[in-house]
Amino acid sequence: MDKPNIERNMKTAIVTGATGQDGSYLVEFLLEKGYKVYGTKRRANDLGLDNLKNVIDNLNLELREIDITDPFGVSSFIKEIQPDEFYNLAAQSHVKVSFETPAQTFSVNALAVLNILEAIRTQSPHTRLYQASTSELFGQVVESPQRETTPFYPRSPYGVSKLAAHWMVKNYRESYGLYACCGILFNHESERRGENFVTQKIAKAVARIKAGLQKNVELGNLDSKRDWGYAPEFVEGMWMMLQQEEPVDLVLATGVTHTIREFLEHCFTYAGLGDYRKYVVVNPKFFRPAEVEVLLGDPSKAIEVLNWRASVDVKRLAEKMTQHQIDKL
Ligand code: NAP
Ligand code: G4F
Repeated sequence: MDKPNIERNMKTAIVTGATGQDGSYLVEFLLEKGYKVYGTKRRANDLGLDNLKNVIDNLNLELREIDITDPFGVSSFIKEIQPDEFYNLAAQSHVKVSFETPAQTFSVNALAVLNILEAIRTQSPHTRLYQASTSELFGQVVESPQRETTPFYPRSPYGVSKLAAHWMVKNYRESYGLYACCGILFNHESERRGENFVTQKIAKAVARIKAGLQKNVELGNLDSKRDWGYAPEFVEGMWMMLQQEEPVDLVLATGVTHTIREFLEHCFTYAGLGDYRKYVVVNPKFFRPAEVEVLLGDPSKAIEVLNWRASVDVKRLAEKMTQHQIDKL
């Protein structure tokens, strides 16, 4: 089938969740590489396009309204575009919210992935698929650090839904020979992180406290540990995963883990506010019915296969995010 309206030597990619943190960085990355990019968004009113403001007028970017839970929309989109690459980043991505909306979470994070796989299998089998898996698959970790061979033990409807999608991708790869793979990504943050995730919530609160706009910040569990990296580096790893000879599932992580307390310390110190404990109120409302206490990834295989590695450490990350929030005010 002819490719629609584009130079024949131009690679094409679909990015679902293009308005989100990772989607927006990936769209920018692919445009810079010379791709024609089709990004999906959900809302006809064009609210929430902030993350795409650098590239919104780029002629090689086309935004389409697609809800990935709609199998007809997904299938005809894939049939029409016949993309070289498909990055499925759309998700209900908040772990705590998944306890409150388990069915919707499962529908977007698991069933929709089945729609995408079926559409690729039947309409565009040459398309290479990247699926956004997550370190939340490891949940209640059974070994540390966690690597590709570590058994999974998800601890939330989010984790379970992502595990279903992970296995479905593996099954379609093995059954139908699709080039489909999963990046098991540990937490990655940035200036574009949603404001209800702990790092951005802290960075924003620090900026507001410094400006005298609020007195404290309410948080949940301060003792859990996360392996936090910088999102723009992780989207490059996604792209690399689709450029290999064979599809392979890989862990992307920094290999270092820190508590929420340490992240607080870096942000409050950077803003010159001193001891974070003067400003933090623990509110059980932010606790989860089941917590993932510690995540620590082993990126050795990604280093070996892709020559990919994370370079931004947690202190630098905290400083970048805090400075961004200060500038925004
Ligand atoms: P994010 O900022 O929350 O972005 C999610 C995107 O998905 C948004 O653009 C959202 O659109 C879209 N979306 C949600 N439901 C949809 C639906 N039914 N149909 C179409 N689009 C829908 O997430 P992120 O941090 O960029 O993460 C990207 C992916 O990686 C997600 O799958 C996440 O689960 C996974 N992941 C993230 C991390 C991390 O640390 N960031 C780690 C591991 C895995 P709206 O704006 O319309 O809601
Ligand atoms: O920032 P968080 O909400 O991220 P979480 O749960 O680790 O999930 C993120 O990373 C996953 C990869 O491991 C992704 F798959 C997922 O899509 C998402 O991007 O919470 C981090 C930690 C948790 O232990 C939480 O209990 O921070 C703790 N926390 C403490 N107070 C809080 C708060 N989390 C949030 N969101 N809000 C709080 O007030």
